[in-house]
Amino acid sequence: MVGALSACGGEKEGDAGSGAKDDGKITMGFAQVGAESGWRTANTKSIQEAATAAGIDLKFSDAQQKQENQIKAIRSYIAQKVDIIAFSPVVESGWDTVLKEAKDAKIPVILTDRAVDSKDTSLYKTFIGSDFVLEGKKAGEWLVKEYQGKADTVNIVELQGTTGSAPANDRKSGFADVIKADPKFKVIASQTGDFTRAKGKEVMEAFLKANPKIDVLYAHNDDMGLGAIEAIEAAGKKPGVDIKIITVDAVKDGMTALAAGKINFIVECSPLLGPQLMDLAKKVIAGETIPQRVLTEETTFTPEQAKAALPDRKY
Ligand code: GYE
Repeated sequence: MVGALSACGGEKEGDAGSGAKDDGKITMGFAQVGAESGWRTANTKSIQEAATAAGIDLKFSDAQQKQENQIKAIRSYIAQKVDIIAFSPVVESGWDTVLKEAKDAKIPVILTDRAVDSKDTSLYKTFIGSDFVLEGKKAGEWLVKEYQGKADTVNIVELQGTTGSAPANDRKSGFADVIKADPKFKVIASQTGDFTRAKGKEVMEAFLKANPKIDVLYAHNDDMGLGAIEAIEAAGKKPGVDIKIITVDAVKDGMTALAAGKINFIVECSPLLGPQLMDLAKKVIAGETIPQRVLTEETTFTPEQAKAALPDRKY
């Protein structure tokens, strides 16, 4: 069945309803970033489960956080004449050429989770995911409140996500925007931890060696924060007390550390994009108009809120 669909893939998208009419089955090629974090694992599961539930035939690839691998995967989906391509771009820049190739092949593209900086927005149908600048701002706002009325300098270290990725760029700038209003907040070190636990630990060890007084750690995801907690404990300090910790994502492991007081605040970022993605894919194939931007709804958690939310947490 899939073979038959691929073999007559000349007519894609465009005219309403033309894409999926052969046997009714839509084939989606999905180029995932990798398996770098708990968030990513939950995201992959959500996409795979939602595809099955929606009756969509999913071709899935893991780029191991490398843009070149993602571009290769997208080109192979184009060659296979899938009905639709979806991907979460590992970095923001450098997508125009391959997106144009998809457009020329009349294969629609949906961006999920992360954005691209292409000026030509006709290169993709929609972008579904979080507002990462807002997430950074929420992290900054918690900090401002936490140190309200205190005059002493607050030394902050920052563990950035993957260099050049939308969440790293935006979580950094949203946070910086909020804290710059008060000069007592000083980011004394900021480096990438690639969104992984191992790198988060390694970079935090270096931060601790180089800086005798660290008051706050802002990590762009839970995994890096969890790695850093190991480094902080190994250095004989108490995470959440000696060094306050803010992270983003709110995956189960992060929420567990928050409930235990080792993390102080988490900004939620939902990985459960699968059902919405499949829904949008069907609409695109059916020629329906869809919004250019679909935002995910998110909240924030304190330790008390984490305790209450943990029993029902899906990821
Ligand atoms: O926060 C991080 C993951 O792009 C929102 O990627 C995603 C980020 C998420 O590795 O844990």
